[in-house]
Amino acid sequence: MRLSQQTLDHLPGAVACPNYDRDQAIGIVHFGLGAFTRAHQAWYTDRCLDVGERGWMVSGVSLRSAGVAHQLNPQDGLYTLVERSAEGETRQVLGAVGEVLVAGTDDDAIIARIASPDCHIVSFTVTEKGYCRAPDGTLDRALAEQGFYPLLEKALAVRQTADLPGLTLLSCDNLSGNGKVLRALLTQWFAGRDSRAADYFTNRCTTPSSMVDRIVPATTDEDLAKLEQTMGLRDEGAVFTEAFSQWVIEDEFADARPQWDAQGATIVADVEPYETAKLRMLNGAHSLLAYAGLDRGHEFVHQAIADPVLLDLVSALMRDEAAPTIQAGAGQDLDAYADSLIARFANPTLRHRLDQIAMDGSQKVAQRWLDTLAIRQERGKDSPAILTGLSHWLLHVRGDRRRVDDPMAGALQARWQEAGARGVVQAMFGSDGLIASRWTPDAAERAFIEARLRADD
Ligand code: CS2
Repeated sequence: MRLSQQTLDHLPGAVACPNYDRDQAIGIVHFGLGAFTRAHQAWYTDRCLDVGERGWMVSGVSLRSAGVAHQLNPQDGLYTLVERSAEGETRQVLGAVGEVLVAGTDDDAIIARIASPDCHIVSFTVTEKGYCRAPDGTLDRALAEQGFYPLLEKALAVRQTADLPGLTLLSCDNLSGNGKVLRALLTQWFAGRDSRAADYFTNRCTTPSSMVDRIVPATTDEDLAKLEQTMGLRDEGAVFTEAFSQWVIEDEFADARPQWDAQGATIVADVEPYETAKLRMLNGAHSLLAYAGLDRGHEFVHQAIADPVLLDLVSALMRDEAAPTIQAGAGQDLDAYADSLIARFANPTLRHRLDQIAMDGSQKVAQRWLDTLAIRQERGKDSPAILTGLSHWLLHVRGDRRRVDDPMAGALQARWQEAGARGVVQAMFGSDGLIASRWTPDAAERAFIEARLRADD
């Protein structure tokens, strides 16, 4: 029997369920309802609904496939959130997601949800590549035609005509200055397009930046089978995560919002110190563990962090290389942060796969590693841990070690073939490099990576 509104009372008593009326207005449309959002933003929103706020049901939009719609719609949007720690598991059914719509199939409904006066927030976890940027960071219009841009444009045009209040467009992806990036890309998209939508966007919409953090490994068939045994109901949409969760949002809302801050989120004037620390320390360490860890024969994050060689590298990356580039905000203790990250990585119950983190590196390395490298180079400091990570990434994208899951896999491999080991650093990161960033390797950095490439090959 499948989890749904009808079958909720078959659940064991220990499983918490939504205690609110779910038949209420959709206040949030969310692009990219993957496991991360279900374990993060939707969890905060569920807590708001649980304490009696109204009008914040979420309509999820899938851009690429109907998979999540098939998981959640037959379950009336309900799914289980399982928190895993050394102490065991806790389970709760979340109810904030009302429906899942699929781009290409449900376009009219998606536009109607965003254009409704009930909607106040459009949020995004479309992953780094979902913003459809060209390698130089500007909007790739051809890619953007396939993304969220056209749907949003149509909906904003309707809102302008109806003279509706502004929308908050809230990016929750791991990009540095994610709100500013979204604003810049949308500005490029709107140039020369429907002027109603463009006016509405420019005059009424805000794009706060936000830092999101919760480790959410991809759900496996085994996870679902075990959960079914414990719960007595089949849940195709369950998500499995850690107990930790953090959300820091810039206080720049266009209109109403849920009281997420009463449920553990932090609303601040400036997100940058949190976002920078998270990207450079947590995500930077993650990517190092992924590429170096796979090369050292590990499968999961907890195994990689238990490898003394990798633990030393991660510690050096976080404490010696990344932390000194971050201007800590009030109350932020970067040393304690590094300790807490290592403890989170060591959680053996999460079984977080390194190859999940290794995906889409071309979209990740700039904000995770290259910004740090650029700052350190300006200061005359070397960064051996990050450069070691970068050399493992280069070997990964050469394409002969394992499958490379990356939108630029073909281009990366072609660069390798043209440039060979002697020219590859320049070909990837030089002034005409494939990966545009603030960092251009100097002679010493190039020599360091080339030596690592030879040693690890
Ligand atoms: C990871 C992130 O897959 C990845 O690239 O580094 O998804 C990471 O688990 C989250 O950002 C943690 O908040």
